[in-house]
Amino acid sequence: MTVCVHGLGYIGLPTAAVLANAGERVLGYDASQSVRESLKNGTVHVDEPGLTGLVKREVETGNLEVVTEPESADVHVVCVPTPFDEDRKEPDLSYVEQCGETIAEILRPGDTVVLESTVPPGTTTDVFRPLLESSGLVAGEDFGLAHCPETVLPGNILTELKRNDRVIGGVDAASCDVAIALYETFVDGDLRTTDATTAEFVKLIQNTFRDTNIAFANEVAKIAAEHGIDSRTAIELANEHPRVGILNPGPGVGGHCLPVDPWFLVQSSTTSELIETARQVNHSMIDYVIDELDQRVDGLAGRQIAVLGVAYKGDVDDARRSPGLDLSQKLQQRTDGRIDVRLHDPHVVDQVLDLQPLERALDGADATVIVTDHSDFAELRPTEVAEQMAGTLVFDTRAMLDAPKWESAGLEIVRI
Ligand code: SAJ
Repeated sequence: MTVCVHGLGYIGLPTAAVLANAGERVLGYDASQSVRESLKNGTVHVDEPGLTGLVKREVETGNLEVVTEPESADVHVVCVPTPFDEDRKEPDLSYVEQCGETIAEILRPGDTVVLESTVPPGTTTDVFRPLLESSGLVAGEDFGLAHCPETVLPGNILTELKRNDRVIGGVDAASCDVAIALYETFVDGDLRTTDATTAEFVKLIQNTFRDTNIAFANEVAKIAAEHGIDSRTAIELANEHPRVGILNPGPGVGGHCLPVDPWFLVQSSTTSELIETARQVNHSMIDYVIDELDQRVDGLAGRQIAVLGVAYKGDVDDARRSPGLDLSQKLQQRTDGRIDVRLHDPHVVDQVLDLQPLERALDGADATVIVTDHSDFAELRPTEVAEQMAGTLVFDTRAMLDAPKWESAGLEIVRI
């Protein structure tokens, strides 16, 4: 099979690489010229364990060819972003639409198009399909069409691409068959077939379930604090029950999936109360952190705060919708800029954010807030941190430090 992968980002690039590794001839196209150029030169722009080596190998062997224009292929796999419009609480489908128009120009009878991008229910059949059919070909008759959402966890993408089950939603049985033939080249998990709208729906309820579960954990944490008990100990004990599985409280839910997919799910629905409330609970966790901090340092104005972690979660370099950045912005807003917030992150590389080396972030800090659960932060030495900081408060929002050890170094450890 010749496969053309459209969009070489967090999902498209690893997918293209594993398909190439499985022996398919893969053409990879990204709209960004700089992404195409850097990949051709062997530079991989996505920080994901094992990815650089794999992409380099597949590009060198020629199994993965980075192309300057989308090209005809037996299967088109679409992995373009669906950004979220924060104000309208709606996805921007323009990349998917543009891709549909482009594929329509090169689509041949017998080809199959697989949409992987996360989209609201109905998008494959009501938005994407008509664009492809502007080619004059009919989906389910002349060409195949399926939605097959990705479900991989950033930080563990290559493993999960192979291991996870997949839901394949075809517009007809033949579309499902081609998609199965494609994914079974590299997926060890089960491939389950359904229709396209159900496949879209399943992906969204998976992420919405996780977001709602975390919101419950966050609310539990606030209630536990009122009783003076440790929520994590309580959750751990509760989870010993065979039918209970509560996630971990934290400073909020970031990234490009969990904070937005619930909105994709409810956008045209009349029922959304629980889901919207969960979003609100998670979104408000940073205010909870700030209130606690304010109280404990006796007023935020004029303080110097070290914020450790701007990636949205541990051991990734992605700062989209990051609780750390939210914290930094809200600290500035609350104090009308009369605060010195120093951001540090060992994974994130960003020319716009004023990221500091660890020593400079900690030097003279009145308080330190650990926002991201990077493994590096679990290795911090309490005596060195205590020497560098001016104050003693360390807000460990992810409960990753060995509190007694840190307290014996003279620091005050606070958790959510
Ligand atoms: N978080 C908590 N408490 C927890 C778990 C996570 O506060 O107990 C926070 C994280 O710190 C982070 C956010 O939630 O800020 C999201 O992280 P995540 O690891 O839960 O999920 P993502 O966004 O990296 O990936 C999710 C996954 N979805 C599910 O597990 C159902 C992944 O499998 C999907 O492929 C991905 O969304 C996606 O692309 O949709």
